[in-house]
Amino acid sequence: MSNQLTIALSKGRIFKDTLPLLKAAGIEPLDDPDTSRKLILETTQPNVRLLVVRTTDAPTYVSYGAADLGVAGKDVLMEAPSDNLYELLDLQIAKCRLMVAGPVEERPHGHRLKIATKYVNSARAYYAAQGQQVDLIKLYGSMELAPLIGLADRIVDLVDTGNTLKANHLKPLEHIADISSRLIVNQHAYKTKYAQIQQIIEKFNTVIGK
Ligand code: PRT
Ligand code: MG
Repeated sequence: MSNQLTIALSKGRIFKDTLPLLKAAGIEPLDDPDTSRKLILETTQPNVRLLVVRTTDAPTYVSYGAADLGVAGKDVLMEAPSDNLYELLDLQIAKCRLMVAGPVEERPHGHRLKIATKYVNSARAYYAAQGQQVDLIKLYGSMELAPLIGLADRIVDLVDTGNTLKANHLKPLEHIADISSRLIVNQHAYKTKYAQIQQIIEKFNTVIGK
């Protein structure tokens, strides 16, 4: 069916924050991804379905055209730019900041700073722009642990309330970027399903930032 529309998004905060936007566009999932194990969710619009994907995979589905639309954090889009997609809209949801953080009491270090992060590309670009040589250590989660245990001097991570840093005796040091989630679209789908997608954008716009 040519008017079939597939939207990729991750469960958790992105799903939760995208629901009101979808609702404004008349799209409501028939299952709750937190309780259902389904990875393809049918919606109140028979021609619209949702794919439940890992946060970092949403751009991949859209890039390859397996999904027409997707929702992805700017952190994800910055870290691994994908081909064949446009960033259509800042949805102003799942907001946070990408920051450098370190121990509340900074220890002296006689070496190049060691930075633990999941965001190695963004961190590399940031420190290069500062003209600062650092050693980057790639981690896949629980970055806050690295400085506590002496694996790294600092971390580059997302900060929202700052509670996670505080709980681990860390403090924010430098602001790298403001982060929010974006509506992304496959470039080919944007041409072939332009009117349908434009209509959704208009509906999203009526609730964005409210
Ligand atoms: O958790 P999971 O491994 O399933 O995947 P994920 O962490 O990638 O997904 P999810 O749902 O946690 O995050 C999806 C997107 O939400 C991210 O890509 C960001 O764009 C956005 N977002 C907004 C956040 C946060 N705020 C956030 N606070 N993503 C993660 N965090 C984490 C942060 O990494 C840190 O561990 O929350 C902790 C800090 O929160 P505070 O409030 O204690 O400062
Ligand atoms: Mg998480």
